[in-house]
Amino acid sequence: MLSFNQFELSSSPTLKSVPKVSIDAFTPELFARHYRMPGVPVILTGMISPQCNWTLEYLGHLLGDQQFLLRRYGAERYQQDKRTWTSIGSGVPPESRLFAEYADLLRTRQAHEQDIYLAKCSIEHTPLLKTAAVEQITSHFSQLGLQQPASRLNLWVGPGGHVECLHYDPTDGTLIQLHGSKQVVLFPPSQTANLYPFPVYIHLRYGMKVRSWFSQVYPDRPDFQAFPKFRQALNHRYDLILQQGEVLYIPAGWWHEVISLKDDPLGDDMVCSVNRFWQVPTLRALTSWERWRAFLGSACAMPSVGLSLSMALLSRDRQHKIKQIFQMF
Ligand SMILES: O=C(O)CCC(=O)C(=O)O
Repeated sequence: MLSFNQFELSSSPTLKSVPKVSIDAFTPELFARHYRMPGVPVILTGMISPQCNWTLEYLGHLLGDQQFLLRRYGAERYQQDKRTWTSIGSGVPPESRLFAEYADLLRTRQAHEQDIYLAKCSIEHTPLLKTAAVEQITSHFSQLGLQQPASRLNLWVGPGGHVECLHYDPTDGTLIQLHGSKQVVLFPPSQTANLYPFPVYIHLRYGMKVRSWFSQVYPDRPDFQAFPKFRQALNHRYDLILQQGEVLYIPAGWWHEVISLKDDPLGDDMVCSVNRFWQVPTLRALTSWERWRAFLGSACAMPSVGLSLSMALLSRDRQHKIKQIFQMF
């Protein structure tokens, strides 16, 4: 896991920043014209009141006896050459735990040592759905004209220092910061070739366990010998810190690496966000090469996914196995 101090700003010749705009400035038309139609990232402020702070204690109180799927990345993962990985992102085998058990792993710092992440779990059937934060977010999404979700609201809870590796999504996304802060590194879709994505045909071998929308490069310690074109991508790198209460709009195809920042020693050193994916406006959807290559990759994964599903259907704990397969999407 990286700490914020290890982040070498000097590696980037020109630092670009993402604008920060108050939600009060927006009508659906303005958000569409400046950000949604052209696909431009923006940090939105004022969407959640400062009282909404999803601490570990608060989450434990509301979610304690509910089951979640955790990803155990392991301490060594980010020391390895990504080209040797056999699982990535949602492709990491999930472990089912009560939230109360995960909270203990965070308190005892085992979650930090083993890099255990509660990632992309729907909050649909949890009391979080009825909280003031979610009410405020939902009403502000309407104010932005975001009306066609491509996912439910997902919870992300993890230890300070955790890194979600450089990747893009085929849908637009909104990342809502509810406790602690995250450092986000962004590259525009124009840089795809310079970021060395895993090839589309990797799915023929690994199904959805390794994904063609992940980069093989570590942006903060790149191997220029293996990935020489990454130097060009550095001219297009954006850096930002997403603070508690802020929302980052990430258009489809924009590459992002997300680093949970460590807390001061008196804090709970836990970082929590919620995200939601959105349908992409038609013209941008049709003209996005990144979306087409992600669909092609998913199509290549189908034989392997079909085989895993058949094996799951034949196994004794078929319900659990099938749930695990669908969790990968
Ligand atoms: O917050 C994270 O760790 C990753 C979030 C992410 O990749 C997203 O919102 O698209």
